[in-house]
Amino acid sequence: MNNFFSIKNVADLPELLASALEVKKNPLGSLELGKNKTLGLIFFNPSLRTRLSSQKAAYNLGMNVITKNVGSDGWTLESRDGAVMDGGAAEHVTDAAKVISQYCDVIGIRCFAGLQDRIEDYQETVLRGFMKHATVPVINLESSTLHPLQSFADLITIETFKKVKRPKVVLTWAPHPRALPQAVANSFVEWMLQADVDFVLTHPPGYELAPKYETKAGVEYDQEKALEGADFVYAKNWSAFGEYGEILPTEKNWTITQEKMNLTKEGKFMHCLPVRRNVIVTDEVLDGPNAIHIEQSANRVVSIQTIIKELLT
Ligand code: SN0
Repeated sequence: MNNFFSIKNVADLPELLASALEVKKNPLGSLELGKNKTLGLIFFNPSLRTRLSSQKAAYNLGMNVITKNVGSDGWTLESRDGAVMDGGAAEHVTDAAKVISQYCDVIGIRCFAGLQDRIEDYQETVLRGFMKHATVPVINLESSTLHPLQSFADLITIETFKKVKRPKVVLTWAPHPRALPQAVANSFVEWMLQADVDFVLTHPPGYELAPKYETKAGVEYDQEKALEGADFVYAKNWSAFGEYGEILPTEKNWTITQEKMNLTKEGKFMHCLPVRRNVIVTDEVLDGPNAIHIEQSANRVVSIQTIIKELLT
């Protein structure tokens, strides 16, 4: 593995999952691997889990960590090829990526979608720019359209909680007061379609994901029908892809409640966090015995540690 941008960088998913379960069992098993190596974490956007789990994973591998919040205290970076830089941006990703490569052995980048220009967001100019110009491996810490470390942690979580060989996993859209990216949903679809699960996607009309994800997954527009017999219910909001970045009016309430969870097979409730309580999901579900969002967050250490190991080996 040279970079970790998406599941496409994973040569053998069952093997990667097995490696993650090893890391989970024995987190300090490779303390020498990262000795005298530095992980650079570059944040264009806020983070709680990604930042702390990445640091923790690096320390578990004996690495040093440098963190930079370019979004708040860095030069504004330009990412478009050939840009005439007579505006606000002081430095180009081409140069920044090469510079950061002088200080770090692996670079993680978080850069959310702007949700203004669909073509620009889906071109992934920032992550692709870093991957093109960095001279060390680059890890996607949530880019404009993908969040593979989250999906990998989700898969590890499902693997450790499943009671049947091929569980039913439902990704349901849920409401949110702000327009959010499609990244978590896009990645989750990609990973679930490769995993040994029965995957069902449900969302209100108008919230179709980009065709390359939606078409492969198919959709069940009836949320209650989708939830029937589910082993895992993953709730997540995203803004529209068609009417790009918009929040559309929906006919019914898509909040996950205990009544809806009762349709499942004692399904586990999942969310990547941060979660808007009593908007995405009720307190009753989130504080109930079947919520596993905290275990998911614990597995964020496992997912990035497994990926760093791959990149260093
Ligand atoms: C991000 C998203 O992509 O949906 C990160 C999730 C891991 N979520 C948010 O930005 C939530 C912000 C909010 O106001 O609730």
